[in-house]
Amino acid sequence: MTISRRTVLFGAGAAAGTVALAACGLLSPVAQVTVAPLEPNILRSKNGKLVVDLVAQKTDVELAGQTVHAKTYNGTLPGPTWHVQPGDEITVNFKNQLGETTNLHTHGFHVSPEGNSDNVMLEIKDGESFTYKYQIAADHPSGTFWYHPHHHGFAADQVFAGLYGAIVIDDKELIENTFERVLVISDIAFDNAGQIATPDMMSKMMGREGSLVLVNGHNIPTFNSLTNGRERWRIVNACTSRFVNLHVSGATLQLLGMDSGRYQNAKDFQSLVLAPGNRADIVATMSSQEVQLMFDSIAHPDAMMSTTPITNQVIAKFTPSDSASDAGPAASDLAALPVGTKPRDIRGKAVIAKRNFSLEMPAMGSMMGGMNGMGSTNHAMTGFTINGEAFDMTKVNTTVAMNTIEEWTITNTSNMSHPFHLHVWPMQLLSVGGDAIADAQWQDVVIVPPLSTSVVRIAFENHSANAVYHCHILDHEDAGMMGIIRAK
Ligand SMILES: [Cu+2]
Repeated sequence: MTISRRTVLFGAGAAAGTVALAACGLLSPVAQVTVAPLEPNILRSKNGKLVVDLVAQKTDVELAGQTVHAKTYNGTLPGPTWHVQPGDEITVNFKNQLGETTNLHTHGFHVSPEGNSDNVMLEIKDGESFTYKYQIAADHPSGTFWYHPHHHGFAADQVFAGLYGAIVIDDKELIENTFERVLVISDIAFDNAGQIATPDMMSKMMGREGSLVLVNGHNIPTFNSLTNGRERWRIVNACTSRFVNLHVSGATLQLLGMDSGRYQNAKDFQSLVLAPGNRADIVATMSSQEVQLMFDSIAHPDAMMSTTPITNQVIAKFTPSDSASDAGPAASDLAALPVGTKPRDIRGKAVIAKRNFSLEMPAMGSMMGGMNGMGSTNHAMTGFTINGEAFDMTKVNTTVAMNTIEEWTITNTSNMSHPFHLHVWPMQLLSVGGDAIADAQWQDVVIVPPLSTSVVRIAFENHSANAVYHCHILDHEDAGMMGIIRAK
């Protein structure tokens, strides 16, 4: 059985709280400031259906002791976690109260990208409501997914301001644990007045990174955990542009899979790089010590800016508890991690087409030369393209045949990494940055290192429709590093 100690250990104090600003007499009316729960609220499907009432809104949230004028789903950052089963239908009654146009993307879902499903071409104007419906197939991969805005030109601004939330599709097999939690990593920056930082030209070029790195909307949250327990961590990198190299002290880690791709056997690991958009499905075997989750930054090798590398920055802590009333099973008492289903492997299959995709951005040097006097966010960036074409929502860039397998070689001509994301159809990794992948690995965000290539195979199945592929540094996507694919 799966043992959840949530109600015993974690029931108290987990609800979202609303704190009135100190009644100093100066604030009228009293402003409401939202404090996120340590674990995002979970909305669970029942009898094959989940109905989510989701409001995108401006919200004052408390972050690192300061009131910040953020944007949230349902008043918290992150928004609620949707928890569903394969075969479920999700209905989202979406309301836009942001004061600007937005929309909704379910990242990693293998569902229709058209109509009122995962359609990123939709524009939900301020004040409008829209009903999204997602039919999760019975054989849909289990795993951790997430939702966020995908309105071209505004995705980076809106995600950076706080619009994201996790989605869990439950496993078919049982993985015993003492506690399962979602850990949404995001970054944000704001000024002394609590206004979200406006990126300068260089930040947009490189992809903006917030100085404050949050876990579940908290600055270095402390979670209660069970001494020597075994926790299931579903980690989402919801940062707009930041790559994180994650590692821990005080626990040992095993990787069940990345994105929606599950491995047959859990892999021991010490550290793991998550690009923006990536998820990691992790088993953490705790100890009797405090466990610290840390990250190192991934250096931008362009060397035009001297950014200080970040190492061993703690972003969350887990305090062991073993008092009598909390006594529970140690990891050693739980069943061994199961051997999963052998992942599909299409490396031996016939390939109908081989394609090349070239990710291009302006050289830093030329940008620096043209940047004098450009401090504002309002200058459109040009030169962010795929195969020389900037995103045009009226143009299909790539047409593929349904029920075929293709091999894509994605080349990065620039001096910084780009995380390549394809909607709807997961990608099997053949090589990343020239390094061959030994076993069958499936991801929906693949890192293409600087001046290098990554090679993937894709089976175009089930959804004959238009979708997009793009760089998941959202500033790059907004600047045009995105294309439309038609599967027919
Ligand atoms: Cu990019």
